[in-house]
Amino acid sequence: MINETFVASDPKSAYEQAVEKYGDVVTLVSAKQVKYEDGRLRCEVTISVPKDVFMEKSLLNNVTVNDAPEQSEDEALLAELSELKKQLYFMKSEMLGEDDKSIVQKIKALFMKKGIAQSWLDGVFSALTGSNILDDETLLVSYILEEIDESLAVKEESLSAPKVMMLVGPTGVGKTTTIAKLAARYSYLMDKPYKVALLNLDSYKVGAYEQLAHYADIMQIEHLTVDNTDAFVDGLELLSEYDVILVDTAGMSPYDTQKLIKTVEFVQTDIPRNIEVNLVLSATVKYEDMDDIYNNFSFLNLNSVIISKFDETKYLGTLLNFMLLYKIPMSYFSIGQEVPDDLLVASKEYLLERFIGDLDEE
Ligand SMILES: Nc1nc2c(ncn2[C@@H]2O[C@H](COP(=O)(O)OP(=O)(O)OP(=O)(O)O)[C@@H](O)[C@H]2O)c(=O)[nH]1
Ligand SMILES: [Mg+2]
Repeated sequence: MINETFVASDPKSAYEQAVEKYGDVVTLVSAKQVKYEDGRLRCEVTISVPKDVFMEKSLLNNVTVNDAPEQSEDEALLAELSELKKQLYFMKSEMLGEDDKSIVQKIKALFMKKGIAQSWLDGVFSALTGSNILDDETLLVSYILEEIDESLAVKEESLSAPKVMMLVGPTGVGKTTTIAKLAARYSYLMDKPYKVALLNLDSYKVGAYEQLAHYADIMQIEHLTVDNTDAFVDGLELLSEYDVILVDTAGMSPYDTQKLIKTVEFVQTDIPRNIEVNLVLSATVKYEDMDDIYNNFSFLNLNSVIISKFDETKYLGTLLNFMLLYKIPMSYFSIGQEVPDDLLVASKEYLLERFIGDLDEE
């Protein structure tokens, strides 16, 4: 095996560079944050690849081959037209009279104030160039809400095959509480009872084991705690008869590369079952933190987002923006502290109703 180090501003981008170059055969060796001479922090991810793959790719990279498929004339024309359409839209909004301009500007400002990114709104508005929807405030708001609805994705609840569900996310967002709610839901509250076990990987937080064991004891559910990948494999083997294994992880700041890498090792473990990774994200997430949370946690190949603490805010625009920009499907909503009651299967309607309630207050 040959080791190679890739550098980027976050571990995910560095790892992706490696996968782009060598494909899925790369194995993660280490990742660390390093302060460079220009004072900026960068992430160095070292991977290893089989020697033959390394030789093949490195040799290929030294020969400049232009194998990018040529754009057909039609595609080039379409791209040019779409660019012109965009420019026309921006020229039109510059040239509009105050009255016309006010509808477009007002509605755009309203959605931006509620947390929706200008880039996303610009895309929606440019598709409306020349349409009379732009002249009617109510129509325009409905159109944007419909676009939001269409852009959101929901992951259907599916327990037809045995699975391992791992919950990851920033510190204190509600991972352990949500695991307890899911455990109760799957083992007692659905049409059919499923065999559920809990597995704790949090060896950092004092009392993490006790917190999970407390819920497991009340529900009389099997639970284990492990702190390395070998024990993880053994634990999963031991629990192979269970329908759902819920895996709790340590809360991580998106900048805690070491914990993140340790979790990646668990996710990449070679086991017979698929590991579904679910990011738990608080509805109170700050706009400034969103990019970092996505860039770092998506390194774990996220299957869905579980949104927690819905009850703690009525401003859902920032969260909605996160879902629109990153397009990860939502699976569950946690709407309070009560186990097991405060858990809902994710629905676009619930999220949009709450968002519209906030818009109506303007
Ligand atoms: N209001 C509200 N509180 C919640 C919700 N979910 C969890 N909490 C509370 O948030 C606090 C932290 O919950 P935990 O489940 O321990 O969070 P965690 O993500 O496991 O925390 P770490 O393991 O320390 O990263 C607890 O007081 C929970 O009762 C929710 O949906 N709404
Ligand atoms: Mg926890």
